[in-house]
Amino acid sequence: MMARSNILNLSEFMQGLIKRNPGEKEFHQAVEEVAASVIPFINERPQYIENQILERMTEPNRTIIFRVCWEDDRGNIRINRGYRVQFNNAIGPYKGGLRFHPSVNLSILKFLGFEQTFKNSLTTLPMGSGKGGSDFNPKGKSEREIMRFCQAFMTELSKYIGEHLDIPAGDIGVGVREISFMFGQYKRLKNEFTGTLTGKALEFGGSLIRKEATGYGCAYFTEEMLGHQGDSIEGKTCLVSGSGNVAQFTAQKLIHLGGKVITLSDSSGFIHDPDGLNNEKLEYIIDLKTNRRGRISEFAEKFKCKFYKDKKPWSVKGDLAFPCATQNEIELSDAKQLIKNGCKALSEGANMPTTHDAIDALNKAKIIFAPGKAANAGGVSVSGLEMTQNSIRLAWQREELEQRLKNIMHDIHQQCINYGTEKDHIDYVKGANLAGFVKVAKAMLAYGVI
Ligand code: NDP
Ligand code: 2IT
Repeated sequence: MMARSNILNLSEFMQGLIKRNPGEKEFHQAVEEVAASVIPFINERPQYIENQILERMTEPNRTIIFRVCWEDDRGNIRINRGYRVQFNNAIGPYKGGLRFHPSVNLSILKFLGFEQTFKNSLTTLPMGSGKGGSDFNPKGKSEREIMRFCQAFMTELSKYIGEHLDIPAGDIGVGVREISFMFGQYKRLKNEFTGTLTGKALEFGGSLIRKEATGYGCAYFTEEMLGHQGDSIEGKTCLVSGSGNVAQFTAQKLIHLGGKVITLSDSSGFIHDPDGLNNEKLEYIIDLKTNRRGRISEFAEKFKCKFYKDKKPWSVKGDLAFPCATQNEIELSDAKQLIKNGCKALSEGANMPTTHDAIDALNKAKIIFAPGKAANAGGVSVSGLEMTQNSIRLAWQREELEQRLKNIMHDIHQQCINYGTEKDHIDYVKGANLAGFVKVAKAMLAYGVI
């Protein structure tokens, strides 16, 4: 006989989760959003309740925390904390990025790993979920310091990952430079050449379009949502936050699709360029942030536009909003500004950039809202395609990869429609959560009690 067969209640479920994971507020936030969609669904499908699928899905399979010791340029010994949260491998090996940022802690990595479960399920590719990183701050470090840190980090991480086990990639503070240092160290330690990291440089197994994929995917997803309503990005004014990998290529594709991108930001403030970015300005940003690691205010000086110190771009009037920096960067007050200014849609390039109360306000105002697990899934999708290319020892052409990325974003949109169609609108949060959930849940049910 089954040990349990009753109805789940959201607030009781959350009380239990909070008790088991005290103080992890970002993790609580990410779980609550999913549980609010999933609980009404599984209450009508007893096999999920009896088998405690949601309880199992909210407990990582394995969490690894380790010391990272390295030497700075002056010979001082430095100590950071490294993590890998291997969240769920029901539908494929653990897969997800590494974040290097001083704010990194277990709560943030658990929220990211948890969301990755649903995102990776939506991609249609066979990938489980994971996330990792360190509280290491790359800002102001020399190339050699970055290299020594990455090597020390990988020396420990290498014991827990592998091409069939866990395949990390980049996230905040981890781009092709860091992936290269880590891949070099992994290859040296393991004495093998396998595609155990994605986001590699093209010369050693990287994929075309990977660097562009998250941003391009986010723009494609937005085009799908607007297209579903008979509208498009063409002629729309776009607010983008961040100026790193995701922001850069979201902006680039929005411009290709006829949008006018008038803002970008970093952790020191935002720039407002009413004329809109063009290719020349974007090249400058990519060089500034990726190669020279400068501040966004330098853009304002160079192109004579306004820089707003310590402010976010959400008070500027625009049709479409693309938060592409970090979690909780759109709070209720920001959402109210967007609503007041006639914003039509918001698409999350970042992971969980919008708070719950802000999402509620946007929904009430009938603003189309695309959650990150759908809108930013293009990055991990092309990571999945990089894994495929590494396995078959081939490199596909740009056109083929771009078409596959487009198809995947279209499929994700279709899954959101299948599970999120309401009387008078599409609930993309519900659609993404349920579609992502069902595939993983079915696999977990099939395995029995594991
Ligand atoms: P990058 O490190 O390339 O860029 C991050 C950008 O966000 C920078 O402009 C940075 O400013 C800003 N930022 C970071 N932290 C903060 C903060 N606490 N407050 C204000 N601004 C901040 O990272 P990515 O572009 O790769 O990642 C951006 C977001 O997209 C993250 O949420 C990430 O999880 C998500 N994402 C990334 C994917 C990828 O493939 N890279 C895939 C899917 C989602 P500054 O330069 O001042 O630090
Ligand atoms: O949040 C994400 O999806 C990423 N940072 C990309 C993960 C990956 O494995 O490419």
